[in-house]
Amino acid sequence: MTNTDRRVSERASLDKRDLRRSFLDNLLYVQGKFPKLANNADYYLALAHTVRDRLMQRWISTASAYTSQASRTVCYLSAEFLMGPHLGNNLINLGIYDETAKMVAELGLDLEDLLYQEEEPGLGNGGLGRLAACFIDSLATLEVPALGYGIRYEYGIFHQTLVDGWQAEKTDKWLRYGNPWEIARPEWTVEIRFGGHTEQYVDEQQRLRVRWLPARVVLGVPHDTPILGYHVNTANTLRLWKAEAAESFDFGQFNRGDYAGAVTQKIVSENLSKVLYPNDEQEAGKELRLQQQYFFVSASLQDMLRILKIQGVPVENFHEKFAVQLNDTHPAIGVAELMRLLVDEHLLVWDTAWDITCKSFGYTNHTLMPEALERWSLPLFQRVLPRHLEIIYEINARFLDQVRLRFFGDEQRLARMSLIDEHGPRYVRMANLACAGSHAINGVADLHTELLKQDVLKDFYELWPEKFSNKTNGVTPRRWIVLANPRLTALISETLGEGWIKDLGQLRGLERHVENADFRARWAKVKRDNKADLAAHITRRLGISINPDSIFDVQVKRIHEYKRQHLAALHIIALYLRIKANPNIDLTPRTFIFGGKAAPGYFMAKLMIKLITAIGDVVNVDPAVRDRLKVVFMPNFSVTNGQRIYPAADLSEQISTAGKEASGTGNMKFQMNGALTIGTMDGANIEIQQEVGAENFFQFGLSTPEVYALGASGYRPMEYYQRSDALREVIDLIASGFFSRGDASLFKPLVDNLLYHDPYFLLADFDSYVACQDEVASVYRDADRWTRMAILNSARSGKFSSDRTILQYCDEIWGAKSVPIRLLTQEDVES
Ligand code: RUG
Repeated sequence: MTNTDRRVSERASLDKRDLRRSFLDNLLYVQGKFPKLANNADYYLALAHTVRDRLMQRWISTASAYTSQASRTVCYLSAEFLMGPHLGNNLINLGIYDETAKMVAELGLDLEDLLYQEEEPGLGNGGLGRLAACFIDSLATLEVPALGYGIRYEYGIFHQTLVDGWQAEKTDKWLRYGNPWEIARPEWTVEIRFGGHTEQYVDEQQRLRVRWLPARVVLGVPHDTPILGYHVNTANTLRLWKAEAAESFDFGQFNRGDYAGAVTQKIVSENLSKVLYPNDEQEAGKELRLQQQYFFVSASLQDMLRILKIQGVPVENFHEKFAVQLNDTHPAIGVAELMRLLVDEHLLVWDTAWDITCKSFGYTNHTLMPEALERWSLPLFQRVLPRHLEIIYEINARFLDQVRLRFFGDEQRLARMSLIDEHGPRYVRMANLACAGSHAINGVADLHTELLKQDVLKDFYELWPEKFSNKTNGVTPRRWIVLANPRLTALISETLGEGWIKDLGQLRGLERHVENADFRARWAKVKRDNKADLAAHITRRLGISINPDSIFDVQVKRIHEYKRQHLAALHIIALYLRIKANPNIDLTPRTFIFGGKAAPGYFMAKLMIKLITAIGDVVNVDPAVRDRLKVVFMPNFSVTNGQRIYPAADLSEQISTAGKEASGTGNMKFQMNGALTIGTMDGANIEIQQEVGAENFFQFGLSTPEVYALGASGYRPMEYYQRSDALREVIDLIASGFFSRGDASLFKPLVDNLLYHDPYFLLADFDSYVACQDEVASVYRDADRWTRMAILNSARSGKFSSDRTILQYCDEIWGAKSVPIRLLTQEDVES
């Protein structure tokens, strides 16, 4: 036990004694209820406050140490933080989960029921936002000073329900019952300006300067959530900005009788933090999105300058104090905003300001999909951020001079690298701005980074190869194993001790136990019990009975054509046709579990959901199938649902078209929990395969170079359809209206798209996928072999801890170090 661990465990045992007292006090004094009247929601809130109280000492101690030591601080700017519920995670990180479960049980309550009461803060779309949450956990666990900066959306990602098999969206009112985890800090409110125009003036030193006269001002009010590391005293801060009107009420308008107009400004201002944008949406109507981005980025940079001032650090040293990471291009406007703050408000000369800016920012790219690379039309940009457009023009002029010197006469390259896209109404290219203004640029898996260098950011790579590096994603084992999978946690800890929770590489120690039949049996039982739990949950929720001994074949992630949930659907139909052709066929029973949201405006993705549910409607009730196949679409995939699903999966579907998925992180959560992967050579799948060995991974499909070559040679999906009997029968069955009550038109857009375009090469990969799935089914029949492979998958997942990723960012990009925190005593605080 280290000194820190010992301090923490001493503290925890102190905490235990008064846990029950505080819980009951909070029920009384915070919730205003006594046990007879209280319901589970009251008990949840009382428990949340009890736990928050226990975070406070660590939070204050951390803030105090950071203030006095002025250590380098990581500022992670992200439009999304998909945190998941806080209570369970905080109990784990505090080390009081079991005690708390016991304490509430003594009061006749079930901790699981209380945890279930928490409204998950769904402030993210998927992988990108969840990555930010894992990073924040790892930074705290590694005791690195860090602030997460984002938006406190009033409505998070929509709540998905299914109506007649179609996705329906409902507003996510996660704040409806209050949020016990946050503390508003109105004293650190900042002003954010929008619109208007600029003018030049001459300052006292006779220098020409620019002044921005905005059309309106909005307030950004910070709401702070403590982020406790695992078994350490460090509690960092997630600071989310809420938009408020500078004046909530216009008495002028009110007195003139315009009662609605009197509150318009308030409504318009508060809209800024109203709702999270679902990704994969069309460009139109996105002005609010640019405003949101600027809102939180400006607020965050102003906040950093405030901290600098408190610490007495000169503004010229901004980059020494802060490492600011851009999570995708969403916060890239920060480059222009920091320049504005330094040049216009702190009166630094341009070159100094630019040097500080470039040394401060790092940029992480998360996508190769051209449509996801953000750009803003000039008229829109000019309207919202007139001063920033001038600054971007100036950055661009100086940047292009540099490119011209290096690549003399290469006009096409200049046009490609310009921060302004000259096509159509002309656009600001946010990825180019992020690259120009950052000292480090990274992709999120080996393949992704290589493809950035060869393709999407090739010109930037040729100009500044030294700026580029790879940082393969990772996920936090605290949430994704310890919290989500207590059975597996107990087995691993009993076998290896608890060191693996902070040093996931230690899971390699499990390899020594693979040949131990008793260990394998215990491993298999953990999985079987987890599957039984999920099966019971599905039956309760959806009324579908499933066989826990079938293969749990799972694909949970955003619904998108490139992720190819419809390829899995084609496979289900192929199996169904085999049963129909040969009712007594000896088929390994399978339960196909899908989950994921489609962007509300993405028609094809919604049709893919409908196809899956329609297949389920037929297959699940056809007596000929005899329960050998079940198809389940679990509505509203979320962090909470993920925690139930990953531990119960046998097979992890990672079947994107090679070269399309930047990394993936669900693939890692499955692997840690002992699922085997069926996957293409895409994103981090490649590294997973390298770690586990080809013999423990089901690989299929075209490689990225093969996909490129096939595309270039004129891909004709119809030829694959004509060539493969199985494929033809599957497609024909969908086209016939068999899954749509005879309505042949329903899935026609999907079928036609596959037959005549197939931009994601499903038909080219179909035969290989089905053959690989046959291999899966045959290996599964050898239960011992499967368990061996599953253990090896977990044992070799150490690389995919976000702790490893964060250490690499700290060493290679941020120059940040750990700062262990001494807990302040009552006397310290009062002195
Ligand atoms: O699609 C990517 C995933 O491959 C990746 O694992 C994740 C985290 O790096 O980010 C996802 N992503 C990319 N989410 N949004 C974007 C584009 O803005």
